[in-house]
Amino acid sequence: MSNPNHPPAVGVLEQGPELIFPPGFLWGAATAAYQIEGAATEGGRTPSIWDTFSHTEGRVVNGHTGDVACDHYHRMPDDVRMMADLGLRSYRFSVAWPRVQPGGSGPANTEGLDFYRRLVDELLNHGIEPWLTLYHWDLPQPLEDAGGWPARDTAGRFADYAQLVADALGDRVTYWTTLNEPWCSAFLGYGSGAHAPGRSDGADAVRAGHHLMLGHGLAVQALRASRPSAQLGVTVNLYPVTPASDDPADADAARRIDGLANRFFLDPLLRGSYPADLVADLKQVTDFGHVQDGDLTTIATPMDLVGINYYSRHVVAAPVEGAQQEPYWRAPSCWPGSQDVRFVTRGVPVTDMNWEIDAPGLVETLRRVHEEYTDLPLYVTENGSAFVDEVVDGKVDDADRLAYFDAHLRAAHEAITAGVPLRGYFAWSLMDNFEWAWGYTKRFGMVWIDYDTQIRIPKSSARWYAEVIRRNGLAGQ
Ligand code: IFM
Repeated sequence: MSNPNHPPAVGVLEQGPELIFPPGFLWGAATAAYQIEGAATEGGRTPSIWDTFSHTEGRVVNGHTGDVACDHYHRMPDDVRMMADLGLRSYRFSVAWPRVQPGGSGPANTEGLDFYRRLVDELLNHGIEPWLTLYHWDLPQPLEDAGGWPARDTAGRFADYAQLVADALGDRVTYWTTLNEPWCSAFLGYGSGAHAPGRSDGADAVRAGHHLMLGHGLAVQALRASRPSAQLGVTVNLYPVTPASDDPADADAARRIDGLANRFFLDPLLRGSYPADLVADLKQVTDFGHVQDGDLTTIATPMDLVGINYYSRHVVAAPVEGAQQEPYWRAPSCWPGSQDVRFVTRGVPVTDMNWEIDAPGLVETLRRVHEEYTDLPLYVTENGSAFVDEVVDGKVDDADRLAYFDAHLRAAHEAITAGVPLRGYFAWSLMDNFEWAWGYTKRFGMVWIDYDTQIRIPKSSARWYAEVIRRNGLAGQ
């Protein structure tokens, strides 16, 4: 049943035994530069914070690095052919900042840009729409040495880099997202230190989040000025946050985590302000003195779309009395000011990341963004799961990953039926890859990578997804 207040924005859905998506729905898969490219020192590329971090003992499981990864840099044409075989309509990739602008300032590196020109041309030749992400976490190391994202100047450097990429690729790329998951860059990178650059200071994390968004706004302005017809947006990772019980203290814990995980980004980007309750929650962490006049207007520069990455739900409970660390806002945490909130597991099925599988949470998330924040077209720019896979007789039967995709696509369809202008879906990930602090120990791919031989094996989920794309929908249940 469609909601009369929110009629479907993208054509009428065909009801019946099959779940058919609207015409033109953009079916894709996503990756990111550092996770797949390898060739870390080739073609003029210089280190990013992830090179430094992964080469620092104890930061990444088993000491894994992205030095070789999936060797996509050398195998790109074959990888694009594989995408075409799978029938992908779009491919979301990221540009490695230190490959195209070594050191993060100064002139472009032609050799680096040429790699992405060739990639985009291969995609277009195969009828695959390129979807370019400018920043998927690989800050050039010299910019970190100069202060990183907590430093305001990094936002300006990011806009310069955006301009440089627009000059090189703007004639052939329509879809652009500035940042991928700024929450991770800010709060895992500068709060808990679980991600590069591995710093742990709540105030720095908050400043980083602000400057990432400022960089986004400046980049959108630069891109818009030079490529008026481009479709511009940002990708945020969102979670429904549910209190563990009816206790008002748990509801307050949920409000706090929702503030940091979701509203910290959605409100400035789509409303041009920080939520008052979040500012109050953070008052012992920061006075928001880093926010200058005009910043919030820049951050809220109009966009054409919003990308949403969805994986799971947070279920939270109030801190246990007396367990607080002092001074609590300084302790390493990705939840500054709220790090004593407890994250509760409910015993429901989880993925290999220990993330609860919660497809209804995708409907909730999409509806929330549409109903509370914006009429802009939405895209699921990432959704997927890690499971332990096995090659048997040259095949990988990843039934659990396939079931995860199936459930979440049904949820996506339900959201569209409820009136959400969802225009596309990108599976995470095209292939197994470097899963950040987990190295190669977690596999999210629809395509198996043998890291010794670099042989690629499309898993059952890839074959299934190809069929979903071919029929533009799912078989009825
Ligand atoms: O692998 C990451 C990706 O880089 C960003 N979003 C979440 C994925 C799974 O953790």
